[in-house]
Amino acid sequence: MRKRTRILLGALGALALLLGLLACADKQVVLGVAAPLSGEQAKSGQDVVNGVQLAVDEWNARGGIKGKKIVLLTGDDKGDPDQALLVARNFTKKAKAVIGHYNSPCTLAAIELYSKDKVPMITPSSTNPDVTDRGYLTVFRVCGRDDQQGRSAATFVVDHFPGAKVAVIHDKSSYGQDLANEFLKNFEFLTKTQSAFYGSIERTGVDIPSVVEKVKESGATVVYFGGLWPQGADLVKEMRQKGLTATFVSGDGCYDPQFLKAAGAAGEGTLVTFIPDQEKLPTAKAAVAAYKAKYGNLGPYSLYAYTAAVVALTGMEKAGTTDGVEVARTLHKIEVETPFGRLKFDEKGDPQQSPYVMWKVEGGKYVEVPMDAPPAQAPAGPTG
Ligand code: ABU
Repeated sequence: MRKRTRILLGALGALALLLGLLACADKQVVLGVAAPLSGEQAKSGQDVVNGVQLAVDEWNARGGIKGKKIVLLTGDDKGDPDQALLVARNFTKKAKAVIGHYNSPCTLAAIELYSKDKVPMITPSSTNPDVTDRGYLTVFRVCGRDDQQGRSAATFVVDHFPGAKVAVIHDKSSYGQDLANEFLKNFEFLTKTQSAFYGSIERTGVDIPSVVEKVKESGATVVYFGGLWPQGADLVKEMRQKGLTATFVSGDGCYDPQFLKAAGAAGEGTLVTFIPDQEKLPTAKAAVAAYKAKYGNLGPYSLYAYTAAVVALTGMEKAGTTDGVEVARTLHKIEVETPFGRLKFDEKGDPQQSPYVMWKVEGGKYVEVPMDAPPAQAPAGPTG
């Protein structure tokens, strides 16, 4: 008799715990944020978490989502697609929407899981076209695409470096390789010429010296790199050490204060595509001030992360539910007020405008290049 009572009490206790958890889950909305929070991209990942946290704090201060508290769940994908899959598996059990991933290879690895489980995923920074070209209803991106920035960079090079011989190098990732290919495709289209060199480097950078040797032999006057800032910095330093004065051009992966620090003097004259100065946007004033007060300087994708969170939360609020399909359908219909202005998604889940301009490293800083003035060549002679 006593044993049966104990079993009954135990079962009642477990039921009470379960009901308590369910009641608690019902009182909160879990938002996932997935980014590299360790390794060489840890700072970029933290910028994203900070931006999302700021948006969540602001929404919670206004009562959350229809009175439910928004709770942030962070996942460190380490910038690695396998790790991104593990994060996604965990998030699909818990989160009502996910902000992330940061890197295109991670986003592309995880996207199917989120989509299958109807969890809206909004990337603040993955620029690979495939992210939205795969046509998943619940997938969105708030930044630009590599076909847009590849085209912008090629147009800029053709306009500002007439007769340039280009070398194209990538880091073998779906981000770097596709971006490099977009640049090359547009360059070849515009000039009806081919690249003087096309090749790749390992993420470890072990083969950078031999690749730079080949680029030098090719006589290239412009080197386009598809990849991230750590390898970009190593590449441009090696170029300058070997006396290669070709102008170094890259994409958003090399728009980062960490690139400036790592490249040092060798980075001078580097050109990178990114968005116009986000801190000057009148629509971004409040978010920029709040971010700076809480976290200090913005990272390149801090404001996009904030924007992605605002998009996800607005979608839930306007849909009147956290059901992923309903939220996604709502986001395809509405315009969202963001620091980048009123954001309307196209049928793929991309913003409707291409945002890219060219930035040049001058005096250790990124300076926006007026599109009507040709930039100077990189300084002659070894600088690194
Ligand atoms: N777009 C910058 C982050 C790199 C990536 O898309 O993989």
